[in-house]
Amino acid sequence: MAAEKHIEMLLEEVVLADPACPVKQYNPLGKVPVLILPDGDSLYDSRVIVEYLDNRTPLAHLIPQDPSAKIKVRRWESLADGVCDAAVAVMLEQRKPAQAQDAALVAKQVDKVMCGLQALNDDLGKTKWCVNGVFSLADIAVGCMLGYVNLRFSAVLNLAATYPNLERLHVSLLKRQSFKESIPIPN
Ligand SMILES: N[C@@H](CCC(=O)N[C@@H](CS)C(=O)NCC(=O)O)C(=O)O
Repeated sequence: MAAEKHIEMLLEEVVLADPACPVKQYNPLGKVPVLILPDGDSLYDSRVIVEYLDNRTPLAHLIPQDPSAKIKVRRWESLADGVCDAAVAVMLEQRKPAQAQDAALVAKQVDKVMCGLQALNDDLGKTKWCVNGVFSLADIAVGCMLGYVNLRFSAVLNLAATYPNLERLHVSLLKRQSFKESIPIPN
């Protein structure tokens, strides 16, 4: 959102597991993302941050001003974020030693990822952008989710073959400078 709106900010990478990680000073929940404002105050989570950024500049809103379009966009965002949350849960569980992993929890979260991807793929259909034919936060949210799912699960999930509409959207998004600059890097 910041790159699309040409808002400059410093990206500080953190290791949440590090006891010296500064995130908790800014978000009592200890979660990223957190946006630290010039006056030292902070904003979280991503849904609040994107709304703040979108209102920083009056033109080219990526969250529509029209209430009905806005609700549609935010619904797409909710589903994309929900898929991300489930994918993160799978990744965290799979990083535990094999004997400590909960197979039922993994299966439940994988189901959420698959059902979410299928619904997004079906809702997108053949259209270029998610809502009303106009690029918006909905496309950004879906694109960020696809980047994360690709990063973590490309070995087991062939997104292009299974969700062709989402793949087409992802290819379009990756042509944008904002996405080129923020491709997630494995750690
Ligand atoms: N819905 C939140 C998700 C935030 C979230 O769950 N962040 C994860 C990383 S993807 C996190 O910081 N987890 C650390 C924890 O839960 O302690 C958002 O969009 O900001």
